[in-house]
Amino acid sequence: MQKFIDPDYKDLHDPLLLPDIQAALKRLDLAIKNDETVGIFGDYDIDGLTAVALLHEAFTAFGLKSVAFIPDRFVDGYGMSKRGIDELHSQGVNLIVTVDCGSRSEKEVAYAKSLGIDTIVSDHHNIDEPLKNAVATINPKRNDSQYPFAQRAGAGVAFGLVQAMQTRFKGLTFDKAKWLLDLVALATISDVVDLRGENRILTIYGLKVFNQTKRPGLQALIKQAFGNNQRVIDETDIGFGLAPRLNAAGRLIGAETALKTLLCKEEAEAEKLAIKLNQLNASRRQEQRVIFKEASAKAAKFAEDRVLVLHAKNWSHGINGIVAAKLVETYSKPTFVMQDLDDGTTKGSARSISGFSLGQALKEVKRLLISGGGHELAAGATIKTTDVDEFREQLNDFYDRSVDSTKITSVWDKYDLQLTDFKDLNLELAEKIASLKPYGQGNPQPLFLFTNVKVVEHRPVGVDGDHAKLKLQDTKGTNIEAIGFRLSTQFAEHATGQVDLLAGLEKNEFNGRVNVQLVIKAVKPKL
Ligand SMILES: [Mn+2]
Repeated sequence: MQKFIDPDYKDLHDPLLLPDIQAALKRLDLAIKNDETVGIFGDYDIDGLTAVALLHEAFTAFGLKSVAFIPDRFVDGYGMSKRGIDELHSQGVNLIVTVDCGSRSEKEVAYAKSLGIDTIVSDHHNIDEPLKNAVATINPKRNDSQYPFAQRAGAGVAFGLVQAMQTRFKGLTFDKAKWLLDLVALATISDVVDLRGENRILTIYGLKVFNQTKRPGLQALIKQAFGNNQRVIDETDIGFGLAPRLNAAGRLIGAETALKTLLCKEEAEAEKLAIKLNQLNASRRQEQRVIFKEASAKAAKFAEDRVLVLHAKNWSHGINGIVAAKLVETYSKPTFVMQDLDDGTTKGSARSISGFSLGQALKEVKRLLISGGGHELAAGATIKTTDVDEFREQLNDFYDRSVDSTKITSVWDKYDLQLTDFKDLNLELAEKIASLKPYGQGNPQPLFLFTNVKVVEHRPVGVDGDHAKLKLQDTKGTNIEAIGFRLSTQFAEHATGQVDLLAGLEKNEFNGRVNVQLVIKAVKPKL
């Protein structure tokens, strides 16, 4: 318990246990000696972008030149591509190091080899076999991996490569390397990987670095997101404030603006970039609102379906993933939100509920897939537009065959303690509970169940009035303040009634005033 609450950086595992790490170091040694320029093949999401920034900075410290290729979501899609390899080839690259991708790029790695380019894959996506044509496949999810922890983010694996390089090459001292941990925290939180084990160590130390970050781009972005007030940035600020801004670029115009923001050294340029990301995020939010409204209307037509498959011509597949996530919150059903493209294909993203694996489901309907795949709770798919109805039917069939409805748990089953009143909810308790932060996948925030709570006051707050600021009262007349993110509509429905609540207890600092507040996760009328 003590180790969990106060983890030690020294407890990170030996990086030399990563699979194929010696082969990778040997090839990188050669690159340093021959003064080669290394191509870093990344991804357009935050994990991929931070990994590129991290590796580029570390390589520079080790005296190794590098250039990056970030795929375009709309042109290349996810993973290594011929276009990216050609571009790196034209820049004189003889060695590519992938980050956050590559585990399924056997064909592309072979293509690179045919051009005389060696490839070191560093990745964290599911993998069956190490790649035959790669110099090294550094992926802790390999079946034969001896590395004790398999859940690092893509940037976490890239950081593992850097840690291993530190044992062999000069140029990056421990003190210097720790300034890379802001990027590791950003990626680990944004990629929604398990926050236990090594990821807890990396995130806790990473958040400390993040709060003292020397990157002008991150400083400027924090200012854009939260104004000038001094605040301690935590995992929620990253997940809901900074990550959406960094991701907005890749969803709308291409991820370069976000990468530049991470790497930028000039304050004035940083501010320009951060303002640009802020504007892109506002456009993203606007577009998302429109798609969500249209998709909700379509969802009503398929009210009987267990799996929702929704599609339209003008729903951008750069944004559909977030809309799918919001629909899952609303309907608690696995949901595909897809765009019909001009070439006769339909492409989109899916999000799921626990108990229905999208990865499994897509394997089941693979006859209809042009491309696609994914994890348990998130996936992507491209099919022929003429196949959409059959796709929907087969997914619903698979749901009926495979899902044990008793195993689908409700959010109301997931509380830690039921309390009958508010009297013990003080600052000291809130601070003790906060020692379990950062919360996330694998380490959810401790939640209390309250029944028979009276809503004394309800005020919509936030940019769109989405959030509910509340005053609540227990049966003994004790009041407490509360906030419910994205719950304003629900509270408006039973504004003066008695409700049941699921909530966490947090410290709230506002205008120099410190108090406790409940952070509401779910609400329903008292039955
Ligand atoms: Mn990733």
